[in-house]
Amino acid sequence: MGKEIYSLCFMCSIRCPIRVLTESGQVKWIEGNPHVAGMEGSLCPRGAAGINMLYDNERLQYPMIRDGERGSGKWRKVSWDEALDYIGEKLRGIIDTHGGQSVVLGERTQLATHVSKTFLKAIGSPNHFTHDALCKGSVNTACRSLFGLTDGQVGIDYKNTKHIVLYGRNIFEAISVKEVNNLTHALENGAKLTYIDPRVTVTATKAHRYWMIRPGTDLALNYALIHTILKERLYDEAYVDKWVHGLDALQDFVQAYTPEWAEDETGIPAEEIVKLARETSQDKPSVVFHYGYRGAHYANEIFQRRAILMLNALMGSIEVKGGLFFKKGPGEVGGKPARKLTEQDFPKIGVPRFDKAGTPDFPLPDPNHGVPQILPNAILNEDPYPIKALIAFRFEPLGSIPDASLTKKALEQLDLIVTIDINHSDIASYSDVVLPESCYLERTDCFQQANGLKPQMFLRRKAVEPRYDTRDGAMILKQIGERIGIGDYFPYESMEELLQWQLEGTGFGLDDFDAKGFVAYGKEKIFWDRGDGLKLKTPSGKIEFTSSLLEDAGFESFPAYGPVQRPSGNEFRLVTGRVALHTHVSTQNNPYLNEIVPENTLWINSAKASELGIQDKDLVEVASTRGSGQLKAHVTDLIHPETVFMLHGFGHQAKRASRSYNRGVSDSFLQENVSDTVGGSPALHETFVTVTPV
Ligand SMILES: Nc1nc2c(c(=O)[nH]1)N[C@H]1C(S)=C(S)[C@@H](COP(=O)(O)OP(=O)(O)OC[C@H]3O[C@@H](n4cnc5c(=O)[nH]c(N)nc54)[C@H](O)[C@@H]3O)O[C@H]1N2
Ligand SMILES: Nc1nc2c(c(=O)[nH]1)N[C@H]1C(S)=C(S)[C@@H](COP(=O)(O)OP(=O)(O)OC[C@H]3O[C@@H](n4cnc5c(=O)[nH]c(N)nc54)[C@H](O)[C@@H]3O)O[C@H]1N2
Ligand code: SF4
Ligand SMILES: [Mo]
Repeated sequence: MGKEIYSLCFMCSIRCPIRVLTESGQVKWIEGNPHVAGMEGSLCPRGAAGINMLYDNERLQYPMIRDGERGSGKWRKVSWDEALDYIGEKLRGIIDTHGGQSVVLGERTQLATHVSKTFLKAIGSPNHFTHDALCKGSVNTACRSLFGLTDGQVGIDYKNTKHIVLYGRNIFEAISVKEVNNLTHALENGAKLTYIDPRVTVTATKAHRYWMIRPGTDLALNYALIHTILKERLYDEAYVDKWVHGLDALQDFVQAYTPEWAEDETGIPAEEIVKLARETSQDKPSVVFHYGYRGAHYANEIFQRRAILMLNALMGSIEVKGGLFFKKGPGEVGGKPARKLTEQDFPKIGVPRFDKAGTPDFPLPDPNHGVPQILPNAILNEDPYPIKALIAFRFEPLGSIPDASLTKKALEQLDLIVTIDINHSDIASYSDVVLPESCYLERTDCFQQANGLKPQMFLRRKAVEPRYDTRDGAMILKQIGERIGIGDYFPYESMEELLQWQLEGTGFGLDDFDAKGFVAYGKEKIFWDRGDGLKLKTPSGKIEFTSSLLEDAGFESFPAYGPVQRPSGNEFRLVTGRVALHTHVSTQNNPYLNEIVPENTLWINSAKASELGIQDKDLVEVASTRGSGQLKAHVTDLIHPETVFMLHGFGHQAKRASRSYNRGVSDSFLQENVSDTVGGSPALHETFVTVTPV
C-alpha cells in the first residue's frame, strides 16, 4: 500500500514543504506540498535528488572513531554507546580542565537548533554559532540598524511586486522554490526585473534590464540612485516624513555622489542610473530593492545593505503589498509558538563569546549567531581563551570558512572534533568521532515556526525507516548530554515526546499536521498600519537612516565611499556562487547531481583570456596568497573583465565520497579570511587571484 507523508525538504536549508510518496517502505516520489501557497507541487533539482541521497551507499552508515592520524581515513566502526561514551569522557575532561567555554558547537541553523543551544547553555558555554554570519551576517546587522529587527523578521512579497531590482541575487539559480514561483507569476503579470551582476547568470537572462557592474561597486551605484531620488523628489514623501529618521543627513551625504561620479566607478552609464531611479519611482510603493544574500560580500557590505534598505524606505515599499514586509508571529493573532528547550533556566555565563560578538571589541554582529570565520584565529591565538573541542553539527568549517589551510591548522590544535553529518564530508574525515544522523526522509524533526504575512507551523515527518545505524540529531545531543551530567535539560525519550512537549500550550495536536503537513494561526494576511502601526524596535521608533546602533558603537552612519581597487596584469577578483544543481558543499557526491555537474570551472572574460593565451577548456592555474589549484577555463563574454568566477563547494578531499573526491577546486582554499569588520560577514569577494595557463 502506498502512503503519502507531508514533510520538509532538507536538500538545502530553505526547507520547502514537500509531499513524499512511499511504497513498501521505499520512497518513490517527492514533490512540493500542493497545499502550500507558492509551492504549486514543484521542487528544485536538488529536492528531486533527495531520493538519490537516501539510496546512496556512500553516505555515513554507522558511528566511527578515528584509528590513525587525523585525516588519515582510518576508522574503527563502533556502536552508538561506544561513540557516545568516548565523547562524554573526553568532553568531561575538557570542561573540567578548561571550562565549558572551551567547547564550541557550530551548525547550519536548523530545526534542532534550540536543542544545540540548550546543550551549550547547560555546560556554560556561550560558543554556539550558526552559519548565519557567513551567509548574511551584514544583512542582519543592516536590518537591526534600520528597523531594530533582524533580517529573519523581514520578507519580500515577490508575487505582487511591480519592479524588482536584484544585486547579484541570482534567484533562478540560487533557488528557493516559492521565490522562483512567485517571482515568475509577477513577471507574467508585467512586473519589471532589473538585474545587476558582474556575470550573466540565468536570472540576468530573464531580466528587462541587465547591468554588468564592476565588482564591488554596487554601493557607488546606490549612492547615485539615492542622490537622484532625493534631488528629483522621486520618493514617497508621506511615508518618509512619517517613518524615516535622518533624511537630511542622508541628503547632505549623497550630494557629492552624482550619477556621473558613479559611472566612472561602476561602469554603468549615468543616464541609465537616472532612468532606473525614475522608473522605480513610478511603480512605488510596490517596488523591491532586494537586500540580497551574497552578491555583496565585500569589506563595505554593511553600508551596501543599508543603502539598499534605504532605497526601499524612500520608495515607501516597507510593509506594503508588492514590497518588503515584517514577518508576523503567532502572537499577532493571539496564538502561541511551539516551545523551545532554550526557555529553561540555565547557569549564568560570565565569559564573552570566542568571536567577541556583542562586546565592545566587535559590537554589531548578532551574538545569537556569532561570527564563524573568527574561529580559526580564536583557536590559534587562544584569544579570548583556549578552545579545545568542536562539535560540527551540519556544518562544514573546511568548506564554509574562507582560508581552509588556516582553518585546518587551527583544528589541529583541538583535543576533540566531533562531526554529526550525513555525508563523508571533509570535516567528518578530519574528525575524531563521526556520528551519522538519519537523513531528512528518515527522521522526524522539531517544529518549524514559519512566521510571515500568515503565521504557520510546519512539521518534518519521517517518511521511511532509517536504512543504516543512524539517529536523529536531537536524540544524539541528548544522549551526549546524559553522559556529561546535563541530561535533565532534555526532558524527552523520543522525538514524539519532544514534539508533544513543544506543542504544549499551542492548542494544536500532532494529528493536526496529518492533512496538509502544517497548521495556520489565521486566514488573513497581516499588514501593520502604515499610518501609525509599524512596530519598529529602534530607539526612535523610526527607520533609522542615522543609526543609533552604529553611532552608539562608534561607527558613522554614512562613511565616505572608498574607491574599489582594480586588479592589474593577470590578476582578477575571485567571485564565487551557486548553481541550480548543487547545495553549497553538501551535494557534490550525490550520484544524480554529480553526474550533471561533476566539477567547477573558471569563468574568465574572452578578451582577457586571449591576452593571457587561454582558450576555452584549457587547464589553468589559479593562485591567491592562500593557495592555488588547477581547473578548466570557461572562456566567455558573459563576465566582467576584472573578475573570474567559480562555483562554490567543489574540491572535496574526503576519499570515501569517491565521486566528489578531488574534483574541481575549493573556493575556501583560495579565499583570504577577511571580514566586513562592522557588519560581521566574511568579505568572500575581496581575494585577488592570478590566472596562468598550465
Ligand atoms: N568559501 C565559501 N564559504 C561560504 C560560502 C561560499 O560561497 N564560499 N557560502 C556561505 C553561505 S551563503 C552559507 S549558507 C554557508 C553554508 O555553510 P554550511 O552549512 O557549512 O554548508 P552546507 O553545504 O549547507 O552543509 C554543511 C554540512 O551539512 C551536512 N548535512 C546536510 N544535510 C544534513 C543533515 O540532514 N544532517 C546533518 N547532521 N548534516 C547534514 C552536509 O553533508 C555538509 O557537510 O557557507 C558559507 N560559506
Ligand atoms: N541551487 C542552490 N540554491 C541555493 C543555495 C545553494 O547552495 N544552491 N543556497 C541558498 C543560500 S544559503 C543562499 S545564501 C542563497 C545565495 O543566493 P545568491 O546570493 O543569489 O547566490 P550566489 O550564487 O551565492 O550569488 C552570488 C552572485 O553575486 C554575484 N556578484 C559577485 N560580486 C558582485 C558584485 O559586486 N555586485 C553584484 N551585483 N553581484 C555580484 C556573483 O557573480 C553571483 O552571481 O542561495 C540559496 N539557494
Ligand atoms: S530549494 Fe530545493 S533543495 Fe532547497 S528545500 Fe526547496 S526543494 Fe529542497
Ligand atoms: Mo547562505
